[in-house]
Amino acid sequence: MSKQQRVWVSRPLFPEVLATLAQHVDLCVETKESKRTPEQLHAKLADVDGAIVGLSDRIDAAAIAGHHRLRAVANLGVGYNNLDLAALTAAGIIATNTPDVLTQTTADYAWALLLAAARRVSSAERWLRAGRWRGGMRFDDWLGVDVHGKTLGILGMGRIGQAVARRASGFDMRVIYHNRSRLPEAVERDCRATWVDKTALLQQADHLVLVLPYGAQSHHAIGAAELDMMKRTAVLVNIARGGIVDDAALAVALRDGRLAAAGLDVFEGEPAVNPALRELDNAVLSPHIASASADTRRAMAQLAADNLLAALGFGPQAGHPPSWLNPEARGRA
Ligand code: 8YV
Repeated sequence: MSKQQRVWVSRPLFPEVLATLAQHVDLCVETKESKRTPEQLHAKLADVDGAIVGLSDRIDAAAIAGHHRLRAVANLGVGYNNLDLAALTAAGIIATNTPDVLTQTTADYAWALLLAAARRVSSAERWLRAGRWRGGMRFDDWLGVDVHGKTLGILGMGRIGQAVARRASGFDMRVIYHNRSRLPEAVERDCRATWVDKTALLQQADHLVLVLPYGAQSHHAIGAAELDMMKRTAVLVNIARGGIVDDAALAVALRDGRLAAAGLDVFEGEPAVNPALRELDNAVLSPHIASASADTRRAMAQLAADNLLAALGFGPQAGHPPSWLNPEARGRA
C-alpha cells in the first residue's frame, strides 16, 4: 500500500532502522554507497519528500533544482560540508546531522590512530605477516615514539576534540589546543587543556590531532609551512576531513623524515587516496571509519531516521527534528 511520502536512502542502512522508516514512508534504498555524478544525484532526488544522505552526496543548489517536493535532507554524520546549507535553507528544505552519538567512538579512534602510528603497529604487522621475523630482529628495530608523558596538541576543540583531550590524562599528557574561540574556563579545566595560538600549537605539540570542521577557512590548514613548524618526532592524526591537510605536502614530509608518522582516516578526494601516501610505511591509513563501531553507526542511522521522520511530520517530535541544522528553514508546507 502506498504511504504517499517517498524517501530516498543513499546507502544501505540497518534493517531495524529501515523498518522504522517504512512504517511511515515508501522507501527507495540504494544497495551500496557510491560517488554519484551531480546528474545522477539530481535524478535520485526527483519526486521524493525526503532523503538520507552521507558525505559522498553533495547536496547543493544544482542537486535540488526544480525538486519542489523535497522537504528534508538528513545527513549521516556530524560534519555536513557535503550540504550547501544556504541553498537548502533558501529552498525551505530542512537539513539535519548526527551530533553527539558519535563523539566518544570517534575520539577513541583518534587514539587508536595516534598509538598505532607512534608505535608502528601497522608496519610491524605487515612485516610479521610477510614471515620476516624468522630472519631475526635487532634490539633497536621497530623503535617508535612515545605517547605517554608528552604534549598533545588538538586543532579544533568541539565536542570530539574535548573527548580526545579528556582521554589524555590517562597517558599523563599535557594538552594544548587551538580553536577559533577559546573554551570557557570550566570546560578547559574539565579537559585539562590550555589554549595556545596556532603557531605555538604546531611548535609545541609532540603529537597533533585534527578535529576541526572543513570549510573554506580550514582548507589546507596543515600544509607544507605548518608541517615544517612541527617537531620531527611528531605524529599527525587526521580524523576530521581530508581537505584540511595538504596530502601531497604531508607525503613529502613523511618521506623526508620531517615528521615521524601520521594516522589518517580521511583524505583529499576520498575514496581516492594520494598514491604517495599509500607508499609510506610511516602512515597508518584507514577508510573513514572513525565513527564505525556497531553501536555508534546504529545510533547515527537511527538519529538520521528520527530526524527525517520528524521533519516530514511523523512521530512524537513531528515538526521538530532533534538535530535541525537550519531552523530558519520553515520547511515546505
Ligand atoms: C561519517 C563523519 O559521516 O560524522 C562525520 O562527520 O565524518 C563520519 O561519521 C561516516 O563515516 C559516514 O561517512
